[in-house]
Amino acid sequence: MIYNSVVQLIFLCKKNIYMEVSLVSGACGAEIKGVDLKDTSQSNIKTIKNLLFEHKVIFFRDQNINQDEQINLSKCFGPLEKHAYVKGLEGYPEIVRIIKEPYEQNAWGEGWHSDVSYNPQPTMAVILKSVEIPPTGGDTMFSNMELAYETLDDDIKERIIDKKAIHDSRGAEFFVEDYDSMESNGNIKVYSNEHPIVRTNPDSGQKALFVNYMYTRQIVGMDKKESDILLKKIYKHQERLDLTCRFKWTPNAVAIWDNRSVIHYAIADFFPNRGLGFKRVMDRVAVMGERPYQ
Ligand SMILES: O=C(O)CCC(=O)C(=O)O
Ligand SMILES: [Fe+2]
Repeated sequence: MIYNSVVQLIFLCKKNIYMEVSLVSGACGAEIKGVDLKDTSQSNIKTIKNLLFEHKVIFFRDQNINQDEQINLSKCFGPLEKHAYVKGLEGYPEIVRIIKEPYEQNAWGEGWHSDVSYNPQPTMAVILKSVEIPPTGGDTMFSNMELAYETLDDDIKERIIDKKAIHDSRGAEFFVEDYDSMESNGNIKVYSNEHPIVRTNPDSGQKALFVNYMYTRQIVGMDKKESDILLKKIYKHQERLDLTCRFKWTPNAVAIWDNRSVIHYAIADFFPNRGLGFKRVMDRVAVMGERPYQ
């Protein structure tokens, strides 16, 4: 789609209302107005999915959805996942509550990653809702991995064509220990799976670079040293600022990202007299994905 402007007004004829789509950056992300996330009618879900697959990550503000409504919305994308290591909410095992207490300085999800890429079928999409947010700090960044593949040097492209990488969860089982108010589900099993470095996103039809700094360990069939050097170059490319967008949360905002085509980063800029001293709480639901293929 060609944009004459960064804001589009789209007429939703069935509803007789306008939807507003504002691009968050030139690389990915769109903020949507005029769409109610409580509405899980076929036509509304189709609109949301089309927006997601086009923009890779979409944002909505002032969505006062409760936990049942967040679950209902998420189920429209596919079967839900229970997190490998984090205990879900009482009565809502599929909702992980991400909590940073006022005195804590870490952000769960700090560092570029694709969620649970160590699973055989990594997450397809995440529906993340803000519950309580600091007045400043704690934004989330996304980087478009379809663009990252497109803009990758030809010689690197050649070296990774048909190659797989090992993704491993070691360490992730203890991430929750850094957060006083988050609880482990008791699982400490380590997961390790190989996935193609370049995968096809079946919904966008595009190829996406599918390795990430947090969970990818080594390129299969490549000497460890050579693999480390190549992966380092790829990670540097993935972090290019012109591939990214950044979202500043407000309470009751919802982000939906296509975890196959973006990596993301929760920024822990909670410094004294700024974000530190405030609590940050997010409710997160993940949708199971397919086995990645080339
Ligand atoms: O809290 C955030 O901004 C994102 C955390 C994260 O990495 C996730 O929900 O998968
Ligand atoms: Fe994440």
